[in-house]
Amino acid sequence: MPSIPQQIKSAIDKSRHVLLHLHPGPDADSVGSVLAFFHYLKSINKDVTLISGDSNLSPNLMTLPGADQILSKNYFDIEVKDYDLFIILDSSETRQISKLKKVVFPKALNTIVVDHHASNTGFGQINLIDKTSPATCQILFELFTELKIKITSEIATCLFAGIYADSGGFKYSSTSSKTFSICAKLTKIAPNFSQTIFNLENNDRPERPKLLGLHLNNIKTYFNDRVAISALPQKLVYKNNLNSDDSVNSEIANTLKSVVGWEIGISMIEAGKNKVKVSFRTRDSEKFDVAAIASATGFGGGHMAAAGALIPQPLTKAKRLVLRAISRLHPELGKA
Ligand SMILES: [Mn+2]
Repeated sequence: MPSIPQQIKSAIDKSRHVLLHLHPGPDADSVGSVLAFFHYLKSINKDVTLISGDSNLSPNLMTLPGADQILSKNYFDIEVKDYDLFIILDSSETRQISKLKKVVFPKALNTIVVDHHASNTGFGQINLIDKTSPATCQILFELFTELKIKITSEIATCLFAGIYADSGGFKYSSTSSKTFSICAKLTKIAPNFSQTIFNLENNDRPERPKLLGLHLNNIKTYFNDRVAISALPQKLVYKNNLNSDDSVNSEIANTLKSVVGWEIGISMIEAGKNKVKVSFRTRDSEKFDVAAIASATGFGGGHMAAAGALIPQPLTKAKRLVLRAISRLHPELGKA
């Protein structure tokens, strides 16, 4: 049996029409890994289509090289049967391809999954999954290196952006010396990394600080001040002419967990009727695995220290569901 990288190589060699997608609410690891693959496939003259998936791209991610080639289409807008290979990156399940309807692959479609999410069960025909990796982009660097694929400066910029962002700027515990040595190589190929970081972090619209402000004004604590939650009802968001923003949700959850004693930080926003987006962070993922909490709600998952959920309920019910999930998994915290 050839190694997984070799299986990936021969699946690509055999393919004629390749499909790539971004996961819903794409982040720099989704866009970076997909664009890195896109650049490689173009360099070997593959016919490749890159769709944006369910969501629009935020302006900061539009700064990555090749982002202008992303088609604004979701999985159900295209004729999937026109493709013979689907390379699925940074997506732990088919719901990360689209949440609009159930994703079913045509029989003739070959699938390759490359991912680092703990909840990924390997739903592709070929699966390259490393749950210890801080980013899909880091796995791609190792894959490309093993396959002797030339890492151009465009590819290096995309991979660096994904690793930087998904490791929380090298802060999360999944960051290793290997991460730094890979980034040392990437920044040698694409030395303009500080501009890449600046572009990722400084492309906000005024709505972002306004939404952050609303969140910060709506913090409540539970379980004897050990869990902090900011929950924004749709009415309040609309009244201020704002919209939900996934990156704001993550930032708020991170800010909440930065407070000593607030072991779990949760940010919730009612993004529509029966649609609550939730972001979970913890100071101590050994004690509080937030991926387990997110998945105990029945509507989420992620990493031990950073997870998310999309709960199809009104805000008050969704909040109760989250509190109950915490109670059930952490009876030591006492009453909410
Ligand atoms: Mn990722």
